Order: sequence, then structure tokens, then C-alpha cells
Amino acid sequence: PVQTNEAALNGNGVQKPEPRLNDPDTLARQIVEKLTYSIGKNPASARKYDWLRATTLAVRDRIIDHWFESADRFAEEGGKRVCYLSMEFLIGRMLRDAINNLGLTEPVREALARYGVELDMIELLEPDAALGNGGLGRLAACFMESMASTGVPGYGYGIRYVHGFFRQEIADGAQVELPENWLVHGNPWEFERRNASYEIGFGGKVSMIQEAGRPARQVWRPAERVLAVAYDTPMVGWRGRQVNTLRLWSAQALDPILLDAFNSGDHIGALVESNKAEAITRVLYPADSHQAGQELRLRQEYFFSSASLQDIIRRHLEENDNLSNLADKVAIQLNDTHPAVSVAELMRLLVDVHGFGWDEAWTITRATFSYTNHTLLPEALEHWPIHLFERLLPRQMQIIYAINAGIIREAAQEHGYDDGQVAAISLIDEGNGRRVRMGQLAFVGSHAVNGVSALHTDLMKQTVFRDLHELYPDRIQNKTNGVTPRRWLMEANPGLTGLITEAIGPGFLDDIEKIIEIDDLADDAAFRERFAAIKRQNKERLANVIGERMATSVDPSAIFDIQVKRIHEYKRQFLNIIEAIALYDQIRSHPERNWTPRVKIFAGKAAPSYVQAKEIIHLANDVGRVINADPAVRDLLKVVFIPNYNVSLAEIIMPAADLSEQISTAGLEASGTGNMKFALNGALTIGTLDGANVEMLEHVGEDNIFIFGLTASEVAQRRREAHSGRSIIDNEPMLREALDAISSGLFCPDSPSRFHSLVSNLYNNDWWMICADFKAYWDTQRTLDDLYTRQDEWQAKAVHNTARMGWFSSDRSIREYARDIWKAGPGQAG
Ligand code: 8GP
Repeated sequence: PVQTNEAALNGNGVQKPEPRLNDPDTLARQIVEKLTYSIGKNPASARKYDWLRATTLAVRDRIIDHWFESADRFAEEGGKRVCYLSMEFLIGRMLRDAINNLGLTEPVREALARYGVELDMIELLEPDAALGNGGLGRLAACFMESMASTGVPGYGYGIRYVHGFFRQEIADGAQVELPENWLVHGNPWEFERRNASYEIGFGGKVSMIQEAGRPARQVWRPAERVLAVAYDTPMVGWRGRQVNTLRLWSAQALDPILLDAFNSGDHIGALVESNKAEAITRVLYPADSHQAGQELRLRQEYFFSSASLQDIIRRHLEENDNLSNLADKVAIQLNDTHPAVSVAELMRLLVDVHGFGWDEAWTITRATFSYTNHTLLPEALEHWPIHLFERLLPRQMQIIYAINAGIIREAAQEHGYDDGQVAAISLIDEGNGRRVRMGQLAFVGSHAVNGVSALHTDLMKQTVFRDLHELYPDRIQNKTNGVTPRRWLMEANPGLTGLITEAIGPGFLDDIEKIIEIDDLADDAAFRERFAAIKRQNKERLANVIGERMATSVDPSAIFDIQVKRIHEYKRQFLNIIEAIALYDQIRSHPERNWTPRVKIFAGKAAPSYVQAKEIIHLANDVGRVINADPAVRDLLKVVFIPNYNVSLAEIIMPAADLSEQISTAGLEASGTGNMKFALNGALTIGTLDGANVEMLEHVGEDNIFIFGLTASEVAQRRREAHSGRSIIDNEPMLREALDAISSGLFCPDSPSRFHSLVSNLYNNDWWMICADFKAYWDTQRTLDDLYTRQDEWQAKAVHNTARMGWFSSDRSIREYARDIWKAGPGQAG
């Protein structure tokens, strides 16, 4: 075997490779080298896809140089690491982001041009890494990029799904789900690490053992075991200063094939084990707003939690004598409750495997974990039936009971809690067929718990966590979300980035809050004009996409009024569609008026089992078909639904919006992050006082954002009073006529009753306050119509939006987490 040692590595023996040079000549040469020797193609016969791969590999080499530097630096500094556990990372494409952050965009463009290859063309061939559903997963991706950009030693831990978020097609107006296959051509960004693999157990029994000279202890003997194998992807920060690691786990059987079974002729049975194991990481659950409640989901959650904790512990023990200082060296962030079982699993590892006493283990656990809540929707809160939990994870269930007993004892003895109060904080919900409440588990197992906007954090204290907040009043804090300005401004909107650089210099690229320096230029007519011209180009680009994908022509001089996000009743795409129908009616009744032309653009996916959300998609498409074909409205109104919304499409859409729709029923959108991306790119917002809209209002000022509708407390009040929509509809002719048009089958003559239940829900209940908010929404839209005709004013407000959004950078969010929760990263003792 080859022996290596320090002296040989650093001395004359094995030489470190020379770091790669970044000039176009070297890049051009190395891209062709990759094409030839790694891909086996010559430049003359290479296809575009081969060029993409070769370019990716050449860029990857440069990332690796920085990656090793970062790893060496952490090891030397011995500081605290941050582990971000998330079931979802909605990354999107990686090449453009990597070369942008390495400052290689122009050199790579030039290198490729020498072979007649266009960078912009090959970038489009990269599949999106769509390992997430929506806001929560995209936030995790922004946070990974910002940790690397701000110098926080961050490790993402998640699942390497073979099939990411489904591909959406629209057939006859309805959503169709197709499997997504991002790995079919291999994934050049990842490195398989077979040496980092861990056994994960399920089921089986727990027994007490007593060994001579040792206290009695519990031993779990799982009935099933699978292997978690690591795949690492480097995540490059701005200017390549730091490269962090995203470690995703893939499940494999310990025995890939049962040879005995195979040899005795049972060819299918021989593969059962391996199929069952691999199923754990085969597909992302496509639900973002209700808990899946299925065994496979709980297996996924435990699988990646246990693998990540075993990995964290192994690494810690390589550098430290024991685990008693774990919390000084590692902060573990639980991204929602999906990894909450980690609390019980870390206790198991500390107590059963590493011999800690219960109390010390609990102190370490609580000091190590922190937890972010992303939704208050009751149907989304995770709670597992006890019988399922106990069968799959018997030891973890015992530990949860023991944790619960301790919390209840504390509440009763020290705070005098009565039975009712105890039931409210208990980790076990006794009311609903006995379930484990994962939110409660994450809360009690963490030293810090946070919401994702100021309003959401307040509501957490008042609603889901009211009782635990009373018991632990210092634990909940706010960390308002942010978005990375590299992907969402520099890469998505190079035109605007160039204009701002020209105006105020490049300082804002390193510190996005400096973008405020363009604020005064809102009064500068020449600047406004150039700002507007860039918006116009971005709208033309989107209009082309709409033309190509949907064969619908839209006029870039109309208001581009855009709502893109998951489809959900609380997000109220339905309200937006009803307003479109009302406008359609008005344009036809009053053709003589001066209507401001508008294109209403929708995109987003519905959970496959969410019937109402799918009806809303169907309605948007049906309404679009009728309105777009009606010569009576000419180009005054168009309604388009762009299929298959994903990160890459968002990068085209965000810079092309005049108007951003953030119209959730107040109190229900935890934060929103699309709202921030739009405004950063100069869209005005029409929105409710919900989520981070509230803070956006504070930053951009009330003249530059268009707020309407009930507040969160008014919504709660009206819900208590149980209004129906009927009395409002009866008194609001425009609303009534729009609903009548839907009910009459005007938009779906082939199946006139298609939307009856959508409409009758409004009459009976109006739970989402669509009727209650309709008039305010309509009026605000007309104010905006009017404003759009005064382009100077509109564009000045747009400039103010871009200028004042610096605070909504995920760099700011990450610095706050690092300072207040993790105590890690630059400037933190660790
Ligand atoms: C989302 C919230 O709905 C959104 O307001 C927020 O901006 C985002 O998280 C990031 O904080 N929540 C989810 O995506 C969510 O709860 N998803 C889980 C069920 C998968």
C-alpha cells in the first residue's frame, strides 16, 4: 500500500496540484481537456450538453481549490460549526451561480466563445436541483449560499432524492404531474463519499441490559437496517472566499442482493430488501401545506436525522476527547419539524451509546439544537400516531416519554400547572388518537426557537406555542427571512446590476445594504428612464418565453401583474382570478373608458392531493382561454398560467414584474420570500399586512407599497363571528357578477358545474376572506392602473423599492442567526 505522511505531502514526495488559473486561455484549454479526457468527445463532434459538462468540470476544479482552503482554515481555527438540517434544499441550477460567485462569468463566456459555444445557451441545459417544494426549501438554499458568503462554516444536511419536485404540465387546463429525473445524466457537482456511511435502524426491540460494574442501560436492537451514504456538493460563496459543504444522504441496502434467495430462484425476492431501502430516498413528498402522515415520510425524517447526527458526532470525536463540549463546537438548526426526531436521537446516542447520564445529555442536547418554525397552518403541523412511531422507533419513543415526564414535572412542581395546562404543553396529544407533537418536541429540545417574520413570530407566541411560550418566555425570537442578492439580483438581472454599478460603483455587490445609494436617483429622470428600459427588456424576455411555451402573445407595454408561488387557498390566487373576471366584465361593459392594459401572470404547483388548489389552477387556465380569445378586450387584459414553475423560471419572472401579488389572508403567510425577490428587482407590491410584507412596508415606506385588506387580528375576529360570504356578495355587484359568470359555466362550457364547489364555499363560509377583501383589492388595483399611466411616478417608486430592499438579504438573516442563536462565524467566540 502507498504510505503517505505529512513530510512526504508537504516536501518533495507528493505535490499539491497547482491552483487553476482563471484567464480565458487557460479556461479554454482546460474545458477542451475535460471534453476530451473526461467525456470522451472531440470539440468537432461535441453536443451542447457535452460542453455544459466539460465547462462544469473545469469550473468545479476551481471550486475544489477553494473548498480545500476553507476546510483547512476551519480545522486550523477550530471554531464552531453550523449544521443546517433540512428535508429540502430547492437549489435550482448551479453553474451560473458558481461562476458568478467565482468571478468567472466573463472569462468562461470568452473561453467558450472561442469554440463558437454560447455560455447562455448551455447554462439552460442544466437540470434544476429541485429538492424542495417551495419557500422552506428555497430559504435553505439561500441560507447555504449566504453562509458561504458571510464566512459562517456551514454544513447543510439533507436527502439526495432521486426524483425531486414533480414536473407540472397543463392538459386541457388541468395540472398533470410527471416524475422529475434530475440525475439521469449523472450529477457532476456531487462527490460520493462511501467512507462516510452509517447504519440506520428501524423497528425491533429495546431491552435493558446490566453489565458488571456499569449502570443498567437500554439497548435498541433494530429489526431492519439500511445504509446512509453521503454525497457532497460544494457550495461557493461570493468571491469564492469560502466553500461550504451540502451533504445529502442516499439510502442503500446493506446487502444489495440476497444471494440465497436469488440462487434458489426467487429473483424478485432477492431484491426486495434493496428496493425497500432505496425507497427511502427515492422521492420528495410534494406537499407543502399538510403533513403527509405516512410511514415512508417518518422513515425519511429519521433516516436523514440519524445519519447527520452520527456524522456530526464522528467528526466531533475526531477533534475532541469526548462529547461533553459538543454544544461549544456545533450548532444544529432544525429547519421546521421534519428533523425534530433528532432531539430524541441525539439523546439516544448520548445516553445509550456514549454513556452519558440523562441530565447531562439533556443539557448538551438543548444547548446544541435550535428550531425554526415556518408555518402556523394547523394542517401542516406534524404529529405522528404513537403506534406508528413506537413500531418504527421504539427507543426514541421511550425517550420522548421521558423528556415529556421531565417537562411536565417542571411545569407542575415549579409553576403549579393544572391538568389542562399540562395537556396543552405535553409532547403527546391525547385528544387525537394519541400522537407525538413534533413542534413541541423541537421546542423543548432547543435553546432557541424562531419565526421567520416579526408578525409570524408574534403569532407563534399567541397561538401554536402559547403555552410553551408562557413556560419558557425567553425562548422564542424572530429572524426575518431574506434572499440572496447574488442569485436574485446579479444573476437574474444583469442589466439592472450593471446600471446600479455604473451609478454607485460596485460596493453594493459586497454589501447589499449599500444599494440604498441609488435611492436619490429616483428623482433623476435619466436614471429612471434607464431603469425602465431594463425592466422593459426583462419583460420582453418573459413575453418571449410565454410566446414560445404557450403560444400566447402578450404586450410588454402592459402592466405585468404577477403571482407566482405554491397554489393554496390562503395565498388567494382565487381572489386574483375573480378580480380578473370582474375587470373583464367592466372592460366589456365600458369599452369607452381608458383602461390600463394588464397581463395577469400566474405560475405554481398544487399538491397532487389538494383538490381545491387544482381547481384554482384549472380556473386560471379556463378563464385565460376565454379572455385571451375575446376580441372585445383586445390587448387590454390577458390571463396566462405558465406551467412548471421552478427556480429557473423564477429567475426569468422576478425581473420582469411591474406588480407583485402578495395577497394572502392576513396571519397565514409566515413570511414569503418571493415578495422580497420581486421588490428587489423593482416591482411594486400589492399585498396584505401579512408575513414580511409588514416589514417591507416599514422599509420601502407607505407611498411605495400598496397595502389593502383585513389585518391578522381583524381576520381572527371575523372568523370568530363566523360570517358567511353571502351578505357581502349580495351587496357587491361586481363580485356577484364575477361569481355568477364562473357558476354559469362561461369559462368551462364542456363541464359547466366544474367550479360550483369553489364558488359555494365563498357563499357559505368565506374562510379565506376572499369576499371580505374583494372591494379593497379591486380599489387598490384601480389606483395602480391610474399610477401606471404616470410612468415617472411609477418608476420612481420602483427605484425606491430596489434601493430599500437591502435589508432583506439572506446575508443579514444569517448574520442574525450567527450572532443570536448559533454564536458561530466571524466575530463570534467559538
Ligand atoms: C414557508 C412559508 O409558507 C413562507 O411564508 C416562508 O417564507 C417560507 O416557509 C420560508 O420561511 N413554509 C413552507 O414552505 C412550509 O411550511 N413547508 C413545509 C411543509 C413542507
